Amino acid sequence: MNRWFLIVIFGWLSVGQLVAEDRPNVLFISIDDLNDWIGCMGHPQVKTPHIDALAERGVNFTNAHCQAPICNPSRISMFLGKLPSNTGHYFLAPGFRDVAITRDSETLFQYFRSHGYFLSTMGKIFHGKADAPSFDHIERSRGWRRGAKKVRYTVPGTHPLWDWGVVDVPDEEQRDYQTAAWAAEQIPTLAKGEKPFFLAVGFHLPHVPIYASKKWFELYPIDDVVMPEAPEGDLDDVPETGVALSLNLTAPRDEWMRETGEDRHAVQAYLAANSFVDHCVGILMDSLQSSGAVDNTVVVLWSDHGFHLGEKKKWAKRSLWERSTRVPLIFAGAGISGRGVSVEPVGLIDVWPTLSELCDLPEKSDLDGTSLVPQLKEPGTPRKAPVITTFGKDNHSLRSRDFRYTRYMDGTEELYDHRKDPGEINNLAANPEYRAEIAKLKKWLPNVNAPAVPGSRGSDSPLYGEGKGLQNAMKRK
Ligand SMILES: [Ca+2]
Ligand SMILES: [Ca+2]
Repeated sequence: MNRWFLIVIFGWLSVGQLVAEDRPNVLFISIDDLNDWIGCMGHPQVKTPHIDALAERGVNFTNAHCQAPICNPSRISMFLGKLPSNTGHYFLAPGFRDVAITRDSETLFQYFRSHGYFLSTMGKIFHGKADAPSFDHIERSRGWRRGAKKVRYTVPGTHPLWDWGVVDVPDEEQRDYQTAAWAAEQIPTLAKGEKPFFLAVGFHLPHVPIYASKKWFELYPIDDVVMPEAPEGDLDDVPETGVALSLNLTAPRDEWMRETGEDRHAVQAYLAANSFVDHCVGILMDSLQSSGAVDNTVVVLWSDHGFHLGEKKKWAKRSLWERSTRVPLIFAGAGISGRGVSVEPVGLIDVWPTLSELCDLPEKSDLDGTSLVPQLKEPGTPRKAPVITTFGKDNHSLRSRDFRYTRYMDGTEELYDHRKDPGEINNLAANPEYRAEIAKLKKWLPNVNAPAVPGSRGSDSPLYGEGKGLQNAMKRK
């Protein structure tokens, strides 16, 4: 090749690429177990003004879904950029550094570190301890948090974490507040640093125990609480495998919740916790604004999976229904010219390639996700592929713009038409009119279904013969 031609090409490349110190910062905000009960995703009652304001100034993906409906595999998938079906990480344990297939994997955070970013974190980002190679600085969580003592209840037959109610602890002394306050204090210093920063902040609420101080509960008087739709007999058209997969041995029984009236209290607590977490997000955003770094920072806010509050007779996560898979996903800030809502099917798996492109890092070829930059420029840009959620080997759910199609390990199916059934009440899988739609969606099921990694446990589903989590929990009581 002609020498002059090469010089021209390299000259052109160097113009197109940002040098490390000019790259935008990243503020990465995770909220544990937050379903779509935020104002900007359409909940009729919840008050989340700060998250809504963030959505207003960026792109709000209202059809975003996790790749696994439970903490550990959802986060592993997102941080390694790999679908659960490609790694075999399906359940609460083991961690990704504990098994050969992912022991040496590079995380999203390491990738940014290796490209000149300063990586700092506090709170729950990884499930369990923060991954040391991922960060330059790990701040330990502090503040009042779940202790051994319950505030209100001992729910029969559940994990000890299951509790909710008002706590008589000032907000300033609570864990998520302290995480927000620490991060807010860091932002002005980080903004002055030589390197661009990547600050990962992880809030624990509204994960159980669902505690908040009185003022947050007072936003939702108990008699005014809007209960979610949960029609009788909704599970009658769900395949047995789907029910068994989703039956959560460590969550409260729905019958108990309804008989005792605790369903209403738990919904109230969840709303209160969401408003408190929203307040913590506001603390971060105020700091970013006053630091002067707001225009040069990409903000991404997400949750690791959804949460049932009585829909389909279920409490907590661990199902392949919308209530477990749908998550908030908001991008705002540097390089995001679009404004508004994108209803295209997207996943947490797409966050890494998106951040890479926004920050002008080299494209990493082996990621399973696809960059959302086209939607960040124009939210209506269509996406071809449905987004996939996997729970346990060989159980997959595909979400397109209008449909959810689920196929369990034994071949049984569900199909919901979201244009007229957003609550996923009527399973249409057996309806011949939808045969063509099912055939179209089915093509997107993964060809690879990796065996569960050694030491897999924590499904809490009778389908996997588990219940150990519950037995251990009962022993601790
Ligand atoms: Ca979680
Ligand atoms: Ca039904």
